[in-house]
Order: sequence, then C-alpha cells, then structure tokens
Amino acid sequence: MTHQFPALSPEQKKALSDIAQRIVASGKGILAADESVGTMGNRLQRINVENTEENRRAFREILFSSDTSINQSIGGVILFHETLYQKDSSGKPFPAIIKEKGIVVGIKLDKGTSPLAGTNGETTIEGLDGLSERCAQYKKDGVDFGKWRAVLKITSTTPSQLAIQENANTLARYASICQQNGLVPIVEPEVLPDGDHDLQRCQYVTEKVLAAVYKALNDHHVYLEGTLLKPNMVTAGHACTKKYTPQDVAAATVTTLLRTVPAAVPGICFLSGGQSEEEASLNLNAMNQSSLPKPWKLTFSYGRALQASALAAWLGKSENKKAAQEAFRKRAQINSLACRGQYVVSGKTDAAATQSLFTASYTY
Ligand code: 5MM
Repeated sequence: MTHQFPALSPEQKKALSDIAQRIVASGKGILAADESVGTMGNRLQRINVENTEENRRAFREILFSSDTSINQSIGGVILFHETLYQKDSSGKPFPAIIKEKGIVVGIKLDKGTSPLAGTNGETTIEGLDGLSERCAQYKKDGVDFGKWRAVLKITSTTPSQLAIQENANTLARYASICQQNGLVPIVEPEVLPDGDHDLQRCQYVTEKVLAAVYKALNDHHVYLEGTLLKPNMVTAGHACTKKYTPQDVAAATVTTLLRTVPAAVPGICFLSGGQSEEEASLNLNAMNQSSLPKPWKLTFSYGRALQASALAAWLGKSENKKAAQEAFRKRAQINSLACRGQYVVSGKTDAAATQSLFTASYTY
C-alpha cells in the first residue's frame, strides 16, 4: 500500500466542504422532514389526519413557508422523494422556496431496512443499487446533500459484529457515491433507544459502532471535511429505571464522540430518537455547555423533536397554519440557542413539548 489514487478533485472537495459548512454554520441545524409515506402516516395518525398526498404536502408547506428568519436556525432541510417534487399552494416547487431562504436542500437516499439472515433480528439498509444515477438526478434537481440511516439495536445478543461491519461498510459506500456526485453525505448510524440498558452500555455500543463507521469511511476514501455525522445521543434505554441528567447525557455523548469521530468532520447533527422536544433541546444545550473539547459543531437534525408541537397546533386545519408555524419557529429557535449552549428555560414549557415521542423499534 503506497498512496491513494485521487477520488475527488480539489474543486470537488471545496464544493463539498462549503456545503457542509453552510448547513452547520453557527446556530444552525437541520430540519429532518424526510419521513417516508408510512412514517408520515404514523405522525398524522396521532392528530387524526388522514395520510393522503395532499395532507402530507399541506403540512410540509406550513414548515417550508415559515418566515425567512427561520434561516437563522435552520441551515438544511431533508426531504423525502415525494416532497422534493411537490409545490406550494401558488405552484412554486418546494426546493425553490427552501433555497430562496438560503437553506440547503437534502434528500433521504436509503430505501429502508432489510433482514440480516442469521442474526437476532438485525438489519442492513437497501438502496445502493442505482444510487449513483439517483444522486446525479437529484443534484440536477437542486439537492446538495443526502441522508442514509442505518439501524443498530441493543439487546443481550446485539449489535453483532456482522451488523456493525455491514452497516458501517454500507454507510461508507453510500457516502463515497454521494461525494462522487457532488452531494454531502449525512452518515446516520442510529443505535436505537429501545431496551432497559443503562447509559454506560449505550456508550460502549455507540463507541464500537462509530469506530467501525470511521474505519469504513477511511477505507472508502471518503473526504471527511465534506461529510456530516447524524448519530444518536448516548442515553439510557427507554425502559431503564435509572434516570440521568442532561449533564450525564452530555458527558457520555461528547466523550464517545471524542474517542471516535475525527476533528476533520465539520458537524455532528444529532437525531432526536423519540426524546421529547424539550429533552432533545436540553441535552443538546448541555453538550454545548460542557467543558470537554468540541472540535466539531454540535447541532441538531431533528424530525419528531422539531415537528411535534407544530403538528399538534395544526390538527389538519388551514386556519391553524400560523399557530403551527409559530410552534415550529419556537422549537427551531430554542435548538439554535442550544447549539450555542445558550438555552435558558424560562416560564412554562408547552405540554406538547414535554411529551415522549418514542416509537418502539423504529426500523420501518
Ligand atoms: C431517526 O429518524 C431520523 C431522525 O428523526 P428523529 O429526530 O425523529 O429521531 C429521521 O430523519 C428519519 O430517518 C426520517 O424521518 C425517515 O424515517 P423513515 O421511517 O421514513 O425512514
């Protein structure tokens, strides 16, 4: 082994790094609005709204047509394929509305889980076939970053070495294909919160998973400066009886990241993983207040924890549009403050913001 054959030109590297830096510019995070049709159906069911294409479009229009000032807290939006080609009520394509606010458009590229035979219910992710062609088309259609979510479970027998290696390798192959097509890959290895394990077990597993992911990214010559990581926070399992403070979560999470994620990675954008909106904000805030070194931006790429209050305010009624936008704006602003470690809880927190958003075995 002597040297690496060039994979990307200096111009390609600069373009990727510029996109990644824009997404995680100071105080900014990502709105993960990339729920596939079935997952969006689960969200709509909670507010008794039918899962039709029009209802999915109408809710997304509420989010994307927020006042331009939303660009102070949101640097990127991840879309599902259907949403990328939808329009607002005046006929303007969603990507145009998002870009006009200076926000970067992303797309969900994975095609969901499929079983890994011979394991205890573990999975890999489908979507590599034809991925390069899909990326090239999305780039032409205004997309600048991709997202691929792999899922690992904590039980007494999992995650297995096979599941860790297979998902790490698949994430790295996806990341390499994205970069060849000018898309910044968001690498998302989610360790699910299901189970009664404690914080230390989650930390141990997350460290093993992230170490394998960064070894695979290096093996695949992925240009780290042009990537973003979307991990789970290190938390105790959903059914663990011992309770931990945001400071405990912050210490365990930042320690895990320091041990496994190179400083070349510009940003770490956490998923919310079923935490309540408020919990997800407080944990992120505690991380950014922690005295541990943080060579990367620590920010958010929340789905449920940015949309739950907005959905509860909307209830499928057009007259509630303003209230839903205000709920979304409020959560985005709180998370922007949390990215800087400046979120101070004041007054009463909305009931919707403190409700658990946990979905068991979130592996659709
Ligand atoms: C873990 O899910 C991702 C982050 O969302 P949360 O903050 O709610 O945990 C999310 O981007 C997810 O990957 C998308 O909603 C797509 O989900 P599906 O189920 O459609 O693959």
